Amino acid sequence: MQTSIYSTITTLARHKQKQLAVLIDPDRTNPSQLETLITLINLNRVDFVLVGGSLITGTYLDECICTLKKNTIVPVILFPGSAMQLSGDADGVLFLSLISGRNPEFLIGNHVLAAPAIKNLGIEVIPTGYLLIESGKLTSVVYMSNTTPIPSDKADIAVCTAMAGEMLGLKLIYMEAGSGAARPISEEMIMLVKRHISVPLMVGGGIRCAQTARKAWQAGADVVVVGNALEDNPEFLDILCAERDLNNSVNAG
Ligand code: 1GP
Repeated sequence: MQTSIYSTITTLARHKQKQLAVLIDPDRTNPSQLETLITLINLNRVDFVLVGGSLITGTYLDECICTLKKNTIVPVILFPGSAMQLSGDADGVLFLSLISGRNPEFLIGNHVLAAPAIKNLGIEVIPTGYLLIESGKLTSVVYMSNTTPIPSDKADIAVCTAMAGEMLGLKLIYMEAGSGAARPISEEMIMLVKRHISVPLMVGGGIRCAQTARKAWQAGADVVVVGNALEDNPEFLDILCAERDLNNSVNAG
């Protein structure tokens, strides 16, 4: 099994080099929007692309991944909302266990269904502890997963959940407010979770300006994920990547 994507994420995190991931929901993009985004992804050396969504009803998943693979050198990682969202054209998959919830289907059920297919595809598997944080509105992921998110002012619960995920052997913690969240995750929660885990920390949901991304990185996020804001304004990627590069030059100096 390849481990190259995960090795890159951990190596950069160890060197305090901040990373930016773009989330593409195949239901909310089309070939022309994807072309624009690909140009920006290549120009700005985005660290990796996530493809997926809580609910995918269209048929663009495979073509979207193929187009990305043909036109970028950036790793393309599945971010599946269910066992149905798989593709052998991707480089890897976030094998997400929704550990903030108590719904067995999202803790282990979908994984059992997906495991043989993923093994056959031979793509890199990144075991990921997925934590949903309450964000001021009912997000698709909360509704579709039928789980209760962690209250946004209960950092201690987020910390203990992330710690338990790491102790269970999960290699990455993805803490998120949900796509289109009204409120991003607080710096305090990010800082406390980061302080208590040694695996890389990804943070996303509701990040719509460079200042919010900067605060997330500075609080301890190794990877910031942005989706919605780029659907409305793809050129925002230039600003986000400039912010990432600025943070990285300060951390390197
Ligand atoms: C959702 O964290 C990602 O899984 C991205 O969220 O679409 O709000 O940027 P946004």
